[in-house]
Amino acid sequence: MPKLSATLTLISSVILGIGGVWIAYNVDMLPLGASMNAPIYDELYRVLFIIGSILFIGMTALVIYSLIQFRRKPGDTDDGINLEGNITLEIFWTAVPAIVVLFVGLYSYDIYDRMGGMQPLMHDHSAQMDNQAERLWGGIGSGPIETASSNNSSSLPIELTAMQFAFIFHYPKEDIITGELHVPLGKEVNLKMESKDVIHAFWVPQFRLKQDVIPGQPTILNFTPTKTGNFPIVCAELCGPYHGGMRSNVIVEEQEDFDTWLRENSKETV
Ligand SMILES: [Cu+2]
Repeated sequence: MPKLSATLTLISSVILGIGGVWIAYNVDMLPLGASMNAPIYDELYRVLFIIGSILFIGMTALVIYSLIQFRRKPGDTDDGINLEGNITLEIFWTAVPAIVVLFVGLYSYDIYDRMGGMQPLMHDHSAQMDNQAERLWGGIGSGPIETASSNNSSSLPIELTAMQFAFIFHYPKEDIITGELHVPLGKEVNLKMESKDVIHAFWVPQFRLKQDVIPGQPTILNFTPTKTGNFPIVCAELCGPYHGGMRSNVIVEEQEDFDTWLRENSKETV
C-alpha cells in the first residue's frame, strides 16, 4: 500500500509539472510584445506562470481530495488521531518555498540586469553638456551591454516631461513638442524623463516597460520598438484626481513615415 501511494504521488507530480508547463505555454494573457525587452520579460512571466499554475492546481487538488477522503464517516464519533508534529515534513515545507523564492529572486534580478536595469547611468549624452555632471537617478539603462557605448550615436534622444495630467514629448534636434510619442521601428529610443510636479510613471504594456518619472530627479528609459502600431502610454503612479485620464499614445512607424512626420512637424516647415 505505501508503495502504491508513493507511485501515485510521483505520477501525479509529473502530470502536475507537465500540466503547469503546458498551461504557461498555451494560455497567453499578455498583450502583444512590441519591443526588444518584451521577449526577456515574457520569459520571466512564463516561468512565474509555470510555478504559479503548479502551486495553484496542486493545492486545489489536495484540498478537494482531502475534503472527500478524510470526511467524517457516518456514525463515527471518535476524536481524530493525536498528531504531534513531523520534523521531516516541516523541514520539507520550509525548504521547498525557500528554494523557490530564492530562485525567483535571483532569476528576476538576472532579467532586470538583461533589460539594462543595472547599467551605470552616467553615460547620458546631456551629462557631458553640463559642466557639473547631472545625476541620473534611475532607469532601465542602456539595454544589453554592447549597445551601451554606441548609445550616443545611434539612439534617438527624446525628452519626456510629465505633469498633472499629461505627458509632453520634446525632440531636441528638431525642436518638436508633441503630446503623442512618434518613434521609428527598430531604432533605440533614449527617453530622458522628468516630472514637473508629483511622481508619475511612464508605462507601455506592449513594450513591457515601466519607469517612474520623478520631480527633480531625472530618470531614463531606453527601448527599441520591434513592431509598428499604435500603443497606449499609461501613467502607472497614482498622481491625483485625473490620474486615470493621464494617457497618451506611442506610434511606432517605419523610418520613412517617421521622417515624414518629423519633417511635417519641425519648426522650419511650419
Ligand atoms: Cu500621472
